[in-house]
Amino acid sequence: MNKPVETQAVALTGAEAVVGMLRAHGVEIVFGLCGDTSLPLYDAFHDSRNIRHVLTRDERHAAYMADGYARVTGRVGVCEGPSGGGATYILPGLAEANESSVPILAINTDISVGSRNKYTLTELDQRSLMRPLTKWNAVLDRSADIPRVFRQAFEAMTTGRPGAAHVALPFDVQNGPVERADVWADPALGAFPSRRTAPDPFFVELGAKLLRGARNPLFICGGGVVLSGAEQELSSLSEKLGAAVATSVSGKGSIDERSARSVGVVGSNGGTPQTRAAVDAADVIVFVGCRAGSVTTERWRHPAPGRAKIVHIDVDPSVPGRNYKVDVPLVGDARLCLAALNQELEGFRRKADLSFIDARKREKFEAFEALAASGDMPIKPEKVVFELNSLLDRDAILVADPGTPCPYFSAYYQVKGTGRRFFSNRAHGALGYSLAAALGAHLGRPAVKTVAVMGDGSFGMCAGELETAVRLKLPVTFVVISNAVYGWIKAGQKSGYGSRYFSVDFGVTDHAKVADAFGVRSWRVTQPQELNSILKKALASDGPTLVDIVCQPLHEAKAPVSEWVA
Ligand SMILES: Cc1ncc(C[n+]2csc(CCOP(=O)(O)OP(=O)(O)O)c2C)c(N)n1
Repeated sequence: MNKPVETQAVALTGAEAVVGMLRAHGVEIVFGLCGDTSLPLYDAFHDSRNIRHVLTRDERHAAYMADGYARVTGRVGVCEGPSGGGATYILPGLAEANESSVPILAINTDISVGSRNKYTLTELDQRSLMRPLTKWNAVLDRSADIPRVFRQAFEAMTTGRPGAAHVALPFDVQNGPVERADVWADPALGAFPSRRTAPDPFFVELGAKLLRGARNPLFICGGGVVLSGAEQELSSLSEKLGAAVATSVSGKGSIDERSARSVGVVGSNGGTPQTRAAVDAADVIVFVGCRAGSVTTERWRHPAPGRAKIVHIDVDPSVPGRNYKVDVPLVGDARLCLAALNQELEGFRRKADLSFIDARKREKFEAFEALAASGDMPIKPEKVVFELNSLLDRDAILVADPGTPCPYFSAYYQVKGTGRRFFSNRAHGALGYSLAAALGAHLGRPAVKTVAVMGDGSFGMCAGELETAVRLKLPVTFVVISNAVYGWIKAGQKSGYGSRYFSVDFGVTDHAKVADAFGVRSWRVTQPQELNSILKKALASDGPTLVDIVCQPLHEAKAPVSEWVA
């Protein structure tokens, strides 16, 4: 194996320069997994006193941890892995973060530049692999380029629409010299949004005019509100307008969901007939940091095209007008756009009539609470949501996987306060995200309780990281909705294909026993009356815990689940 070149006193090795550039951008933690091509980088990490390295059990989860960390801290999450399989395994996490507008940086080390095109073990075209899935990517060819490439990566990730970046770092590039003086950065680029852009005043005026004349305006907020820290401006504006505020799944945290103005989640993964009614009743809809994609709009049917006037606020100029004919496009940072509207509407006040919203919310929660109170076995998912709603304090973070967790928790778990307290991987919805994302979130915000809720399909895709949780003694609670089926898909076969069930059932696993073997304190719950006390014990523990709950599968559940299946 190549040895590092002798470097002069003024120079760093490339690997040292990489660590220096991460530090210069304020990076404090890196998630990843070692490999042959990463040896110089690991040697540099060894000497770095300021960066904590979290060893993970596969690269996909390293990326999910970086993603969870970034979502709750507002800082760039960093993950790393080796060449070949390390790159292909890190890719799913990068793709999710990028599409969810979460800035994570992935570094894959690589074979030496001098070994290219020789059938070298693990050789892979990382540039082409990562290009369509990241906002920005580069393959380094020269050590001297390291500082510039890292500055560009951080700038790309945290300006405009935030996104993921990838850097391929060849073995010999890690060993070559870099001038110490070249290792500098603007530390502001380590957090997002780092450089806010303001909207065109012409459209601000137009938007304000439209909103002044609205009878029943409604906000539909996506993840952009929390990403931009625009909650306070949203609250002021919605109050002025007497407008209700709905969110997408990613928009949870835009408004305190206990507020009278909060509608809850709309769309086909957590929306209910009652939240849909609120959308249908609006005459002006303001999308904020929301792409108006298939899920939030129930395949562009709610709002129905042409039925309401549309104001669309987004930092990405390609978003307004993509799916709906927009009356007022406001391109810019969500906080600045809302602040500009607030200023333009200074002194304006419409008395809110929230009686319709209030009645729909009552209907929705009465139906939910009746199901949650049921003593039936297997346990109804509503009961799991109900118990966590009452047991978790307002600062807790809850991460939900697809399957049962995302729609049920989106619909009925109430975020108390604003900011990132609930999230799910809504871009690609890959199973097995929540466990690792929750570990990253905990490391980003260690003072609060973090809970991951997953189906057993998800558990099968992430169980290896239980070892990481145990090794690091992370007091995260994992909740498994256990039903021995890919339930969401089986529900789709029921509602759309005449119950012609095919290849969706799998065997029963005792997930508590599996977790126990990793050293996680765990419980299996079959009796509804035991659920509260066991969850309480699990949440209070100072180490990792898992509660495996034998639950009713989705295809046996009552409405509104059938509403959620496309
Ligand atoms: C990686 C991946 N493969 C396939 C899917 C498609 N999919 C969506 S939901 C679902 C079933 C989820 O099953 P489980 O985790 O057991 O939760 P349940 O629906 O039973 O509550 C599947 C297979 C996916 N989302 N991600």
